[in-house]
Formats: sequence, C-alpha cells, structure tokens
Amino acid sequence: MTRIAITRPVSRSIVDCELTHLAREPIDYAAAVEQHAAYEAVLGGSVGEIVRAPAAHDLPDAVFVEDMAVVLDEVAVMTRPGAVSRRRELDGVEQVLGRYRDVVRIEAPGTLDGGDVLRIGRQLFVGQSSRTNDAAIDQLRALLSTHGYDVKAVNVHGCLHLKSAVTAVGVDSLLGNSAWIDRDAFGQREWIEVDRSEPGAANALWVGESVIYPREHARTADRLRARLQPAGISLHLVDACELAKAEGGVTCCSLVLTT
Ligand code: CIR
Repeated sequence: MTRIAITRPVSRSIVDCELTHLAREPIDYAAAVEQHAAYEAVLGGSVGEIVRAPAAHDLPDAVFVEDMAVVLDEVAVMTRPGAVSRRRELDGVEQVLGRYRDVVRIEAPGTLDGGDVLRIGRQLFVGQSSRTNDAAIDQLRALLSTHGYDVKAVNVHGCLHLKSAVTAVGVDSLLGNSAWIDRDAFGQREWIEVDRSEPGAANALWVGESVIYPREHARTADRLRARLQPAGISLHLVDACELAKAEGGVTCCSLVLTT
C-alpha cells in the first residue's frame, strides 16, 4: 500500500478568499507559499508522494483541496462546495483524482465541503454547517451505502466546518472543541479537548504514525504530544498562521489516499 497526498499551490489571489468567522487580514503571499512548502515537506515524509493539482491563481481558495472531494478506498465523491466561488476549483482536483479513483458527484441542490466530512473506519460523520446541507448528506449516504459506509449528520455551530471542531488523531482518538460540537455524537472514543485559550486548535492531520499540527496552538500541542507519544505517534509542528487567516487548517491543504 502506498499513500499519496494531493495538494495544490497557494493562489496569488488568496487575499480574496472566502471568510465566514474571521475578519479579513492581510495575507503575506510569500510567507503563505513558504509555509505551504514546509507543510508539503513534512507531509511528504509520511506519504510516498505529493501529487500537485495544477495551480489556479484566479481561484483564491484553491489551496484548500480537502473541500473538493471525499476520498475513500472504493470511490471519490466530488463535492459541490457551499461557497459558489469555490465550485470552479473542482475540475483541477478531479483531473488528478480521476487517475486513482472512480469518481461520483454531489448534485444540486446538495452542497457539501470536504472539510465537513470526518471518516472514522466505516463511519462518516458529516457536519451540518453553513456549507453542507441535508440534501448533500442524503446523497452521500445513498452513494456510499453500497460500499458499507454509515453516514451520520452532526450539527456544527460557531465554526466553519466539522473538522474545525473535531479531527481524528488515532484509531479511536479525537481532538475536539466541545463548544462547537456535541462530543456525545462520537460515542465512547477517547476525546482530547483543546486548551480553552485555543478554540481553533482542533484541526490536526493524522497520517500513519504522524500527526501534523499547527505550531501556534502550543498549549494544545503539549497536551496532544503527551497523549500521542505512548501510542507511538509523533507530533510534527508546522507554521500554519498565514493560511489560518484564510480560515484554513492543516487537513484542508491535502487529500490523502492510498494507491
Ligand atoms: C473557505 O472559506 O472556503 C476557505 N477560505 C477556507 C476553507 C478551509 N477548508 C477547510 O477547512 N477544509
């Protein structure tokens, strides 16, 4: 089994990104590119290969490839992003993904962002957010039931996506901010709560034996390290502050799949 990660370059128009919960701040394009390259380098250490989708400098949010697809072993579901400005990002990602998976699609009136989908084994938790609606969740359930996936809707409040509020950091371990999501929806799994001073700290990217995590959430990072080390998982810190101004986290910048 080889893992690859699909990424996409930071667009020169990133300053015009969609924003929902954050006020617009200047984004340093050069710094964002540098941080993204460092992220790719760390991620490249955990997967066999980084495969880049073509740059799309006229599409401000193109770097956030996660939102374009839900990739499973059996199939890739191209989403229909909730922000209209992001729908033109689909083609470039599908071009690459189509090399590795059969592709199916979410259709209107469904809207779905990949950032709202958390897979834990055969279960998909899908955030009901400002980007993802029930029509899309029903479509996803219908598309994936033949492959044996259970799709469960979870209400998200106070943040952009489900994975702003909770991500997996191990087989049965979650990192979450319970102010933004009902942790009981995830059953008896281990729950690591973010530090109260770092509400945006729940987005971590777990790949194999590594968790890639933003350096700026230092308190939660300490907490996470203490929990991960005994499980043999290492924490790799990356600078992610420029793309955080565009409301993106570490999961958002890649689609990880096995080939
Ligand atoms: C957006 O609002 O769509 C982008 N500015 C940020 C998307 C971040 N994606 C993600 O969390 N999966």
